[in-house]
Order: sequence, then C-alpha cells, then structure tokens
Amino acid sequence: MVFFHTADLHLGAGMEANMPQDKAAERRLELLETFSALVNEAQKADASAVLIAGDLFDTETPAPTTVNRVASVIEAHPGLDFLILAGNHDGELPVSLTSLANVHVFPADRPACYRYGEVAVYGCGDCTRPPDDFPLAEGDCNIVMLHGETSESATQTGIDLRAWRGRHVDYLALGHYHRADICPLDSRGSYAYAGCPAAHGFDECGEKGYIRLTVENGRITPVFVPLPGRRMHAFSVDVSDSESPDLIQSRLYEACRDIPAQDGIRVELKGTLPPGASLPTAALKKVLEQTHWFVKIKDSTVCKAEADAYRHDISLAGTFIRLVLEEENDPDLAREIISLGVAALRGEETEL
Ligand SMILES: [Mn+2]
Repeated sequence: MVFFHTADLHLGAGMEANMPQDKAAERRLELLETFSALVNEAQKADASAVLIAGDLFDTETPAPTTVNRVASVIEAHPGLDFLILAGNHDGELPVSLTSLANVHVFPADRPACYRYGEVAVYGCGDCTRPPDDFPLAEGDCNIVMLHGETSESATQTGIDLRAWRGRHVDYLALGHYHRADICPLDSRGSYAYAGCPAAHGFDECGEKGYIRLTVENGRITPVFVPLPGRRMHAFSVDVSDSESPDLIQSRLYEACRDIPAQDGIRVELKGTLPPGASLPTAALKKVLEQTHWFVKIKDSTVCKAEADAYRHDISLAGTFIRLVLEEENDPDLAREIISLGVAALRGEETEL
C-alpha cells in the first residue's frame, strides 16, 4: 500500500515580495501545476490517499480560480482519496472542495480517523491535542497528521514529540516547516515534514518534492521523492580584487554555469573592492537574465578604503572619504562618490 505525504503548498500565494509581478503570476500557475503533477504521480503509484498536512492554500479566502483548479485535479482522480488538514494559513476549506466524495477534511478541534485496511490515518487541526485523545491501537499501522512545529517539551502551540513516543505511532505526517525532513521518533515510528513541493522564493532553495510512504507487513518506509521543476538558488560570490567589471562578470558566470536556465538565482556579491572600482550590478543582472529565469543581485561588497584607514588622515580627502563611508549604505554608490570626490579634490576633470 502506498500513501503520498505533502504539505505547505500555499497555493495562490502572492509572491510579489520575492519577484516581479509577471514572474510571481507565472510561479503561481506553476505551483498549481506542481500539485497536479504530484497527484498524477500518486495515481501512477496506485496510492490509496494523498495526505495534505496543512497549508494547502496560502490564505483563508483563496481565489475561486485557484480553488477550481484544485477541485478539478481532485475530481479527475476519483479513485484517490485526499485527506486534508487545515494549516495555520488555511481557513475553513471551500465547500466546492470539501463536498467532493474523495475529499476528507479532519476536524479543527478533535481527532478523526480514516482506515485503509491495516492502516489507520488520524488527524486533528489542533496539533497540541495530547496523544491520549487519539485511540491508536498497537496492532494497527498508525499514521498521525498534524500541522505545527515540533518540540521536546510541552508547549502552548507546538507538537510535543516526547508525548508521542511509545504511543504506537508508525509515522507522524507533519506540515509547517517548508524543508523536507524525515527523522526517527522512537523504536517503532518516524516523524517527517514533507516540505513544500515547490519553492515560493529564495528562502526555499534546494530540492523540493513529497514523501512516498510504502506500507509492507505493517511497516512504513518513508522516502523523499524530488519533483522536477524550477528551483531557487541563493549563494554568494567573492569578487575581491576584481580590477574590472569584466572580471566580476566572468566570476559570476563561473558561479552560475551549472545552474539550469529555468531556475531562479540570488547572488550576493561579497569581498572588498578599491574605492574607484565600479560594480555595475544592474548591467550584470541584465546579462544573467539572458540565461536564467530570474536573477537578483545584492551588492554586499565593502570598500577597501575602510574608515579605519582614514581615521588619522586629517587631509580634506581623508575627511571626505571617512564621511562618505559613514553615511552611504550602498557600497557601489559610496565607491562612485569617493572616486568622483577624490578626483575633484585633486582638481582632475571628471565625466559624469
Ligand atoms: Mn506553511
């Protein structure tokens, strides 16, 4: 018997804070298609049910187009059950979804159970409900779906792992954290976050997918399965001592060479550059945008002429450089101002 564990799809999420409007709109459609792809995989694997451990939608009132797409995917797979838990982002799930014959939503305040032969799938919208409230039988293969953060102590808001140990749990199917993680719970069971099946931004880098649960002889084997699609990459590149923009560009190219064209990239440029050096981040971004889906470049370089070096320099140039370094937060602008200012103080002609 097979089950698919997913969570934190956040369908319909506004991602405009992470990317431009057109990319965010494209990504929203892609997230819906990821859900469809996951369900197709479940159908192919002859899964009994897709377990959605919370945050199917990003808001309490998802757009009708988003809900309709989800409903049409679920309707197209009548042989597959969808066991849904509301997360902290979901409100009451739309009736057009909950009224479907193969959709089962767990109550918000008390545990419920759905059976598939020897497998009992429990769930409760309130993740702080104690294990005593769940009638887990030792002879069953027990899955418990919850949405929240785990802890090793009793908390007001989270899942107390200590309380769940030795309670005949075979698998805690969790949602809330967006990174997939499978961990042992006790000598019998494990607990896992499925993570989000597709990234919403640069805080969700790396492989994304779902957890496939195979039940054999009453034992559950969870395996993380990555889904194909766009990924996000965030890293830094040290551009210290790059004398020219060409050199910076080639270092950037080198760092991005193996990243697929369909992926998003956020690069932070680090290191020290001399006061006169130019770092044309806008131009570099444009170049990278020709080869990759979405690019963000952050300039975190520091000016080589650190304020310290000019602490005892009482010349006009020293005072000027010190002032600019103290007042200007944008390192590229600081370098440009210093470069122009020092040239002006020397009486050189400058081109603006
Ligand atoms: Mn979430």
